[in-house]
Formats: sequence, C-alpha cells, structure tokens
Amino acid sequence: MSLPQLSERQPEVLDDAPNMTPAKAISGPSVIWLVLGFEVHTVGILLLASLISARPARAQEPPIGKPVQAAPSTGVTTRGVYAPVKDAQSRPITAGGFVSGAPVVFADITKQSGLDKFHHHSGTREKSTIIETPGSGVALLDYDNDGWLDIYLLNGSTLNALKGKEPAPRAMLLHNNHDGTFSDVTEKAGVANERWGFGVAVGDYDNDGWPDMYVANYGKNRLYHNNHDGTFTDVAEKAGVTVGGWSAGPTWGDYDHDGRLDLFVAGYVKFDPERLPGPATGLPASFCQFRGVRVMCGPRGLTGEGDHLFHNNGDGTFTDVSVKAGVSDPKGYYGFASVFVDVDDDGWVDLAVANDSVPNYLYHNRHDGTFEDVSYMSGFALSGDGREQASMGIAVGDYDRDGKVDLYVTSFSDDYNTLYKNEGDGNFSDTSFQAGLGTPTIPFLAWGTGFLDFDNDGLLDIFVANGHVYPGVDQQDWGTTWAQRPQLFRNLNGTRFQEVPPATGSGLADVIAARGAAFGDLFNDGHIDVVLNNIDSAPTLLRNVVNNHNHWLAVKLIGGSKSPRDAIGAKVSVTAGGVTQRGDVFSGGSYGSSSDQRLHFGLGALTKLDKLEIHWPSGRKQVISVPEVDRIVTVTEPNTE
Ligand SMILES: [Ca+2]
Ligand SMILES: [Ca+2]
Ligand SMILES: [Ca+2]
Ligand SMILES: [Ca+2]
Repeated sequence: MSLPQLSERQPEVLDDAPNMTPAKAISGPSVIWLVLGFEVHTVGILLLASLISARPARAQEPPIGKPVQAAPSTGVTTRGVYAPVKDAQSRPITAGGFVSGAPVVFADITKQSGLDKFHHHSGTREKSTIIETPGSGVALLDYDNDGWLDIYLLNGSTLNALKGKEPAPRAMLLHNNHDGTFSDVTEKAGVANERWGFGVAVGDYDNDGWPDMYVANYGKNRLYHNNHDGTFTDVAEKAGVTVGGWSAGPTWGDYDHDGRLDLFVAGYVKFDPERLPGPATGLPASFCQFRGVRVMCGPRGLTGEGDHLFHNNGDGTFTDVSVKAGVSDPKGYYGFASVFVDVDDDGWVDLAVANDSVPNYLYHNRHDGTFEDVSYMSGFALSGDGREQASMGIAVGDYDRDGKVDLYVTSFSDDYNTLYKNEGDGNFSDTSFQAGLGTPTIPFLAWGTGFLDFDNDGLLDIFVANGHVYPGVDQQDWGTTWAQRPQLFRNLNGTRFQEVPPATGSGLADVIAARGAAFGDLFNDGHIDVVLNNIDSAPTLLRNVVNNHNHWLAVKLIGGSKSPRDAIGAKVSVTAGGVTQRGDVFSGGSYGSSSDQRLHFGLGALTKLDKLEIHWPSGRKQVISVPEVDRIVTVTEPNTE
C-alpha cells in the first residue's frame, strides 16, 4: 500500500482524529499502517486541496501482497490498541457514562412484558471455543396476522447438546397480547428449533400472505412455513435449504424479478466439535490471542464457510444457484450478516454481506441471474482508511435524505462502526468521522444495528447493540467490558450524529451482553421499540417512551401478483414539508435479526404529506394520497396494468 493512497483516504478521519489516536500499535502489517496513518495526517492535509477536486469514485483496491486471512497477529481485526475511556467513577465507558436526569428514550420493560421467560444459553461461561461467542438473533413478525408484531428469539446450544449428552436450549416465540405483555406460544407453534441458532430472516416465500421464517443454525437450517393457524412446519428438507455447517445472518429478496422471494445464507466458519480449533489442531497460537492474552481461537486462521443463494422455484423447492450467480464466497470469508437492497436504484436488489475480520462483499445485480462483485470498486469492502474490519451487522437507511440508501456496519472493540454514505453510481464513502460516529464506538464491540427515527423528527437515527466476545476483558484494563450498554446516536441534521446520553436507570443504561437486535413498533403507537437477544441471559425489551408530540406515518405494503406478497424490495418515498424521506422493505441485515417490515416515517410537526410514492418490486410506481397521519396505512399493489 503506497503512501499517496493512504493520504488520499486519510482526510476522511481528520475531523475527529486527535481523539482517536491509537495509544500504541500492536505488531502486524495492518497495524503498522495505523502508526503510518497518523503520521501522514499532515501530509494528508497538505494534499487534501489538490485531491478533493481530482478524486474520482472512491474505489478501493485489495491489499497488495497481503493474504487476507494470513499474516495478522490475532484472531480478529481491530484498528489498533486504544487507551481506555473511563467515566467519572473510573468505570470503562462501555459499562458506565450514565447521566442522571437525562431524558429517557427507552424504558426496559423486559420483566413486565414477560420476555424474561426466555433465557439464552451459549456453551460455557468461559467461551473457550468460537462457536460459543457470537450468540443469536431475534425476529419481529406478525405471525398470526392480528396486526401486532410478535417476537421470535433464537437460542444457542452447548457442545454437550451437539453430542446428544444434554437437551438443547429452545428458541421462543412470544405472542403479542396487545396490552404490553407477551405469551410463550413456542410449543403450539412448533418453532423451538433446538439447534445452535444464529440468524433468522422473515419472508413470505410462498406468497400466501403469512410470514415464514428461515433460521440459520450450526447444523441444519430450518425453513418454518407458516400454516396460518398459529403453527409452523419445518420444510427445509423438502425445500432443499438445510445447508448444514455453520450458517449465519440470512436475507430474503427477489433477485430475478419473478415475484418470488429468494434466499441468501451467509456462512461463517467450518467448525468440528470433535476437533476444536487451537494449537493442538495446528493453528498458530497468534490466532488464539488478543492483546497478548489467550482467548478463543479465530475466526482468522480458521477455514471459512461458503455462502449460499437459493432460487425460489415457486413449488416449495429451491435451487442452489450460488456459483452460477457469483455469490458463493469461494474465498471462505466469515459471513455474519447479509441484506438484499437496491443500492443503485436500477430496480433490482443488490446484496451486501458483512464479513468478520475480512473484507465485506457488495454484489451488484446484473439483471440476468448473476451478480458482479463490486466490493472494492464500491468502497464497501474496507473502512475508509483501507482496512478490513470485524463486521457483525448491517443497518439500511437513507440517513442524509438524498434519496440514496446508505449502510452502517458494526465492528469489534478497538475499532469503529462504519457509516457508508451512498454517493451514487455504486460508490460508498466512509463518513463515520465526519458524522461524529467514529470515536464514540471504538471501545464497544457492536452487533445488531438499525436506522430508526426514535424521536419522529424525520431523520434516521442509529441504534447499536453491544457486548464483548471475550469474558476475560473484565479482568483487564482495556477500557472494554463483557457486558456493555447499547448506544443510540441521534441524527442532528442529516450529516452529524450525537450520542444520546444513557439516562441513569433507563434502557440505554442497561449493561448487557447484547447480540441480535430487531426494531419495530411493537405497540402500534408510532414509536419504534427495540428487542435485544443477549448471550447467556434474558433478552431486553426497550420500549420507546419518547413523547414529543411529533407526527408519524407507517406504511404496510402488500405486493401484487408480480411482486413478493410481503413487498420485500419495495421502496417508498414520503415527501412532507418539502423534504423527501426514503424507506426500503428488507429482511435481515442487523446481526442475525429481522425487523418490522412496515415502513415508519417521522414527520416532526407536519400533519400533511405532499406525496407518497411507492416503487414496487415489480417495477410499478404508484402515488398514494394519505389524508391523515399518525396511523398505519396498508397499501395493496394493483394488479391491472
Ligand atoms: Ca401478532
Ligand atoms: Ca407464507
Ligand atoms: Ca440494483
Ligand atoms: Ca443517502
């Protein structure tokens, strides 16, 4: 990597650079760069003026002369070693920084709601193998079509359960009772899974008007078909989508425009419980260390699982078209999350994949059943400073209201979560530091994430679920902790974000080991709530209690005969007060989790829409008049031409 390239990227981090200087650099090629990167700041400033006008698309290049999965000195990718950030009580900021008297955004209603009936289990507390550390996702879906979102929480498992020596933990489906409480309906519904669950994606793959669920496990995956009577049947075997091995964050989307949802399944690591990864199996010890301390091994140094794209044949079966479509991941990158979304607005869903500790994938849909790998060309493969990151989850939303959908990717501690602004023409740029989002996320290890307008002011905010993978961090003075508080970043003006103070005693002050995160209006009151699936503990239900009298509109879409019935892939633009917001219907994205597919728009003080335009997956455009706001409107795509 040559110096001019570094300088060209470096202006991205100038904004907050003085606060984020690595305290010291660990060894390894990617980290030497960090020291270099800081030194070239001044060079970067000098070159900035000349570069800005000359800089074309922000294409990235694969690291030259550096094998992506070799060389580095630990099992994960980070940005460097940072000095601990502590609060006034000397607590690491990841488990402190609470602010008395700050406005409360989320109330933790886990107990009152009955969600504490669920308890997640993932191996042992020591977390000595990689499979015990990632944890599981959560889905919000209205499985019984009563108009209220229900909650599906995946569970983990144990090595003993894999060997049949003890019962496997059970997933839980919780029915929304419409009164703030939820009832466990898992037994009747038949969705206990009882395999090591990682990801879930909701999609009505058979267009019968009832949401189905795909569950990504270690071992065989499930396709839970909704039987319309409160029960599901696992049809994965018949459908041909069991996969096997270790699957993570799936997504549904109709990539070939036949009106039926297809399925993408990210693969993580090849894992054999009879042959645990470690020095005994030939893995260099460096892949089992973090900051010189022994930790679970991987993912780097381990063999990655490939990814799978399944074409929906329309008869209840699917065909694995991964290789032909060009998305099979022959490099064996460690996939954690994926999402189908149309990033270039050509009317065809593209595919983004968050990979752990290696470059991310962005695949452009070529409209002929195949995809072009534009990961580097688009700028989505690496961070703005040219590094691969330990990517965990993807948020999808147009935060700057320029009509182009942006992406936000969560990452490890000692690294920042990355905001990828969509510049158009298939280019993304890392605007994390300009947006004020870089520095505050560095101590945190982040997973589930979503763009949500928590205060209904018409600007998409960002929520991040946090928690570490190494229990031993609590015995170190690294400025990070096993259990961490979640983070909420308020969008100030479409370009800058500010962290919302964690009010003492509020949901943002919950110190938990969160993993999956799903977002949706659980109580149909116009406020987006959050459900977190926490590793080795009860989940968290964060009820949005903001009451600022801002107005809102939610839109539920029902696709016609040429679109998926649940309208995944649809795009809606809402214009009010001269400003246009964009919403995308998608499945998956956030770490292992799937959110409310109704689109939610905050309107601030406005009570009138100028325009609501729907771009259906079929290609049809439709303009709807909405006479009243503060409600959920259902729009059905007409079938006539
Ligand atoms: Ca329901
Ligand atoms: Ca269905
Ligand atoms: Ca596209
Ligand atoms: Ca945008």
